[in-house]
Amino acid sequence: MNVTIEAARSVLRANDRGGYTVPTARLYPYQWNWDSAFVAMGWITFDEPRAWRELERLLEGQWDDGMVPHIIFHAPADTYFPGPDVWRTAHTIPTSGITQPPVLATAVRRCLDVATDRAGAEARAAAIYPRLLASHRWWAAARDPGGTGLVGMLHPWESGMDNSPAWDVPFARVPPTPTTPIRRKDTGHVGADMRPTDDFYRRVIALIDLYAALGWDPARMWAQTPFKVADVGINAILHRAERDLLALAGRFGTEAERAEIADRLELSRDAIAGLWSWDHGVYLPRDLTTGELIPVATSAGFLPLYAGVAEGTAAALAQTLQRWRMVVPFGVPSTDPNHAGFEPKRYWRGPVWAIVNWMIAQGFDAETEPKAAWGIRDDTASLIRRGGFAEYFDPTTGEGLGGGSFTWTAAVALAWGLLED
Ligand code: 9WN
Repeated sequence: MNVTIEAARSVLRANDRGGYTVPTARLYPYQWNWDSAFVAMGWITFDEPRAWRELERLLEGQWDDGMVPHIIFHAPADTYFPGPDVWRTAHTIPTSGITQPPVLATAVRRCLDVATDRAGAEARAAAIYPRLLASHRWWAAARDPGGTGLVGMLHPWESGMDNSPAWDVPFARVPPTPTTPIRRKDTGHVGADMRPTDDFYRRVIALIDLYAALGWDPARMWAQTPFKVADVGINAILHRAERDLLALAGRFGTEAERAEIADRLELSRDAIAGLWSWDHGVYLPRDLTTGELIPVATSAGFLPLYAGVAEGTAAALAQTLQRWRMVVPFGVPSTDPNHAGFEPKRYWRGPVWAIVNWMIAQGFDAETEPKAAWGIRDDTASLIRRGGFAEYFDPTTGEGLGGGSFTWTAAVALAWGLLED
């Protein structure tokens, strides 16, 4: 496979649609929220203005209440379902009505830290900062109205780990009775064995229909949804993003804003600690409808490391990783390979994602857990060498799966320094 630095840059250039980068041609023809944050961290390694543009174009879709939607439909495309006609949101640039893991503040901080054009970076980060603050305030107000320190997701697509077996039980409560017809396009681009089932899509669209009928009003959605889960991935990523926002607030914000962010950090640190499970050796999501932890171990369960809140559990997490790696030759599988729901080829039920590996590896301390930190890096590099810049990889064979020439895989490889000339 041609996986040089230049080849990775070519993937980003080929998927550039004018200031925003599609995840891959045809399968995902719009701008996606968390993809763009990782992608900016790739662009910044070789084209700084383009990295800032990626983030600015994403924020063109931000709602007045602060939410950054999960898809921005900058230009029409007929290769994806559900498109803007299904979402029926009122934003001027059409967008979806849900969000995705908030990696954005982390991307802005990183771009600012590594930019060589210091004045340009300062100016662009300063202009973005108030929008990041608005987005984090939206998370707290709309998705944690009770002030518990954990935010809830109202759609499995908000986790970005859409089809995870961890959502099976709560998602089964959504009646699969959409009023909108299901017109899937994804299985025309990649094999149906790698994608979710039709039943999953019926529930996905049923939730969209419900929220559209509620006018996408966050309070009504929170009160009336049948699906409400505190995902450990979103909460860890948000906590990390709050730390990065606090650093940005040190340069661009006020004393009151710094105090506000610090308060949220304190609250969520304790709340995330409550998701730890000694039995599973990872952090678990909490079903907010029942109040119970969901007993399915996934790669998201390692992300409190990346948030910097896993001090007492890092050694146990390293052991869990080792246990999983005894079953599969490539880490980190998205689902515990010992779990009955593990499927090595179906998306988010087993395959490995480079972006998730990057976050987890950053969390393992290279001095105290070198085997874990370096092992994940080595696995990711060898998966990309075998499978190219694939959307995801089979942890049992190393095969590249899903969409090809995939933007965030190439971007992370650049940002992580996995490639050579
Ligand atoms: C729905 C774009 C996105 C990623 C998600 C991934 C997949 C979309 C889909 O593709 O989701 O948002 O249609 O399957 O699960 O993490 O952001 O790459």
